Amino acid sequence: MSTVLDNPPTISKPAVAAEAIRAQTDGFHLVIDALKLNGIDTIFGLPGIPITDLTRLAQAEGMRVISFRHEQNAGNAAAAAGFLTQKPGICLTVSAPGFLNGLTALANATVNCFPMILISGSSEREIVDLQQGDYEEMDQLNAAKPFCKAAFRILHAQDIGIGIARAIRTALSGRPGGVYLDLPAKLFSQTMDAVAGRESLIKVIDPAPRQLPAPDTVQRALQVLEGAKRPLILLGKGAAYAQADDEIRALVEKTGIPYLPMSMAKGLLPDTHEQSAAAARSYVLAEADVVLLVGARLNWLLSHGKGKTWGGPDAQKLAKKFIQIDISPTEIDSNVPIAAPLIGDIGSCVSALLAGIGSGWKKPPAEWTGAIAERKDKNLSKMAAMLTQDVSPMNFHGALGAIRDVVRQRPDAIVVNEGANTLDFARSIVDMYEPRKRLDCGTWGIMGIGMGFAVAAAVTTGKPVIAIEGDSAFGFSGMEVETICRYDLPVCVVIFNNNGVYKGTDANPTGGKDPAPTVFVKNSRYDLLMEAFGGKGVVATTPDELKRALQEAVASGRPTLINAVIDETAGTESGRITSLNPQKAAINK
Ligand code: ADP
Ligand code: TZD
Repeated sequence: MSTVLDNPPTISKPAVAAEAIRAQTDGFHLVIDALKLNGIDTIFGLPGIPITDLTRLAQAEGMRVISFRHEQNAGNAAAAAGFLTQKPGICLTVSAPGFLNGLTALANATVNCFPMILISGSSEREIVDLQQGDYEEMDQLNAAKPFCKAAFRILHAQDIGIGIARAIRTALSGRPGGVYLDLPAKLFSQTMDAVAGRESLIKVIDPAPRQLPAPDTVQRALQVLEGAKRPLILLGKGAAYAQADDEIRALVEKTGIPYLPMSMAKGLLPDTHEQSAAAARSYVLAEADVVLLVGARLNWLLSHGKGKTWGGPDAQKLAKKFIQIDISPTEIDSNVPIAAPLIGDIGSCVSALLAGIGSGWKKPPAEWTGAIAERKDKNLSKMAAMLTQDVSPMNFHGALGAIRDVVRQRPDAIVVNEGANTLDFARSIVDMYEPRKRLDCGTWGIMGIGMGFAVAAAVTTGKPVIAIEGDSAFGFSGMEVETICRYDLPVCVVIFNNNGVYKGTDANPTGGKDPAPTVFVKNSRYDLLMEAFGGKGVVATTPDELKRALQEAVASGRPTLINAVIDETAGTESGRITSLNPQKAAINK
């Protein structure tokens, strides 16, 4: 617990008697003390009015304060930290524009079910509410509400403890997500008795309590699973977040059921596990008769649980049944009927299933596992040939084959991945071996998470980070290479440089001077951007050059950017979601 006296620079009223000062604390200190009391030791943010001193004092009080060049990247870092640590990641911004810059990240965190708290300073309430034109005037509380689980404002120093406790519990309990906390400028300089201040703080007890599934729902789920001829387990990023790694592995191995990881669940079991059905994805989704969803929603990423992906329009008639484990009861039946909902936290639900699976459990029929193995072998050997292509300029397969080899050597490295083709190919080519080692565009398919996620991964784990970035995707957060250099983080950014959004081949149909909307400056030297701030820049034109540069970067732990030159004709428009891209319909236009 600190008081104003611990930080003499903040004492602004020398006339006040020393005794009185000793007994006082203020809003700045109470915010920091409340966060620290709850085990939060890092703030991602960007200073300015009215939170500049908060960033200084937080550092002085021993917190890690990571200062970014744009709030969206600080917000994305906070979200990723929340996902990796099960503690809400904190993003701290200034009022109106800074707040809005952070809001996209808060919304993205909420959509992804990552716990984070966006704390923004705000302007004078009286002026904002009368719309009298204050500096950075905005009704931030109401602006934030639709984009997060809850929004709170603290007006009085004595409420800081309770306000922060509410924010933490809301972010973590039930389905995790984003919380907005509004701190008006006037709050920070409010003083109160130090002892009363200390007593007003709350250490949140059990912010994400276990939620045990009802026993009858466990029995129902086991019955459905036992009746399966072609069962499948589908692991989502909720399963990765839950940190029930041993239980999940035991469930997969004890039942012998083939499993499919969603992209951020890769590595919960090593991708090379013999029960992984990832290399036979379309086959298992179409053919499975019972699917156990563990922390995965049947949203667009899973074709809403119906249609061709799931075996055609008659899938329901074919009696495809879903068992769904989720902490959020209203997720059930959101897209298709769920035969056996299992509501609770993943650790408890999976443990309950395991307890009901005795030694007499029948493994899935060999017909099913054999058919999957056959398809896997075929697809994997087809893929292997493509991955060793040594062409220059590189295509996606050649470049990713090189990266895959390095990740195999360094399974502790965290992979951050965004882009269109760069995302889709990397997801299927780069094997992951450990839980929570892959961070990507997630539920929205958002571009711009790259450098924020990379910074958070490096800061919270200290492990090497490999950010595999489309050249367009990188541009959204590229300035943070300065942040990476400033904090000397072990991040290697690999840019798949194919001269544009998706590809670099479009031409302006009018023949005019402006380039096509999807095209960038050709042959850009992104590597020089990293060199500008003292990091290492490398140009790689062959898979071998890329592999060596990446190995060296990971071994050195130094900020590195590899400009990987990719054939501008490689890839497809929109990567694997071309079907979602409306095409012009009028024939004479
Ligand atoms: P993916 O995109 O990987 O398929 P989603 O983000 O769609 O995964 O799904 C994650 C799901 O996990 C959400 O529905 C969320 O409510 C759920 N979830 C998150 N944490 C837990 C937990 N600890 N226990 C149970 N369910 C959880
Ligand atoms: N803006 C935001 C915030 N998110 C988005 N998803 C997009 C725009 C649209 N978009 C995509 O969906 S992928 C992409 C954009 C702009 C970039 C694709 O180009 P790339 O990757 O260079 O990053 P590839 O590998 O060359 O396809």
